[in-house]
Amino acid sequence: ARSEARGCVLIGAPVQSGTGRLGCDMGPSAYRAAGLSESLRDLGLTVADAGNVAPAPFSSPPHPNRAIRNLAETAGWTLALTDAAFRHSEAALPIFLGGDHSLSAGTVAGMARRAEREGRPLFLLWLDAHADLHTLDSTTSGNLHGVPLAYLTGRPGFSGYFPPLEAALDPARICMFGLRSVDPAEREALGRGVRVHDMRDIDENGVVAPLRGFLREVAAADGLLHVSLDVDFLDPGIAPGVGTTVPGGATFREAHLIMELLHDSGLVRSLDLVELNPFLDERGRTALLMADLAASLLGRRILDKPTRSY
Ligand code: B3U
Ligand code: MN
Ligand code: MN
Repeated sequence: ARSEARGCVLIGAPVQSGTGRLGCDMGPSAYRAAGLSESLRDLGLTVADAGNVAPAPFSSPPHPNRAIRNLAETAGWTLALTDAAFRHSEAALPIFLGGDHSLSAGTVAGMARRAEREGRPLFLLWLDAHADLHTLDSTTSGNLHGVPLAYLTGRPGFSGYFPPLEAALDPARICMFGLRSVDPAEREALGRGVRVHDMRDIDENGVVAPLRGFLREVAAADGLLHVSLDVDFLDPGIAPGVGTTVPGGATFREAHLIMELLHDSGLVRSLDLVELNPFLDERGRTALLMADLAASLLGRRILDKPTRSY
């Protein structure tokens, strides 16, 4: 089931309850304005736009960690996006237009249900400056975009506050690239078998060998691969439209190369584009870059069309 055969479906996830600042809810519109559907159609793909998801009602009791913001709303998004990801991934390759990174608690849970249904393992590629491995108890910022991987790997403390997790992800099937800002409480969780290629590792060894190694494992296990791309994986010099810029991020070339290798593998089943904040962007350049990266993942080649300048 190569991605080309499936066609794509765009799903807007205007989630901003997981951040401390407003603006991520404009992300889906910015990707549409950046011409994402058109550039995917130019590749010969069938592209549908399912519109935007809305959060499901959810009530959670007050949490003892008083720093946490918008807990019930974020849990409601998780519930709605789990369902959307499961449904839309049967016949197409869903591209989730975020929205802050808390949305991946839902999209990845939905893909885990999809994988379970097909009797295949789910693998996760997390492209991010951050580890997003806080629990509800350990987060000090209270921003729930910092917790999705703790939820998805079944760390304790979410029950009653988030939708019950059907199948926890095995940390050994998670691979991270681009890490350069990790809080002390997240470090211990990183030791549980997640494969980490931090920025230093990328500087020393590049992206090709480690990524090919991971993709070989996904292929050998006949796995489904979900890719979660956080804008702050990229260097702020090329991607300023994000609330949490961290210096020293991935270059244009590294990011496109990763997308091209992912395309060549034929293993990607679903994609999140997260943390774009159009209010902080400069004339849409971050939205355009993220849309171009998605097109590279879906098969655009350098010679297909001149790269846009932004
Ligand atoms: N780890 C910090 C910072 C952070 C995580 N994800 C983002 N920022 N985007 C926190 O607030 O949990
Ligand atoms: Mn993130
Ligand atoms: Mn991040």
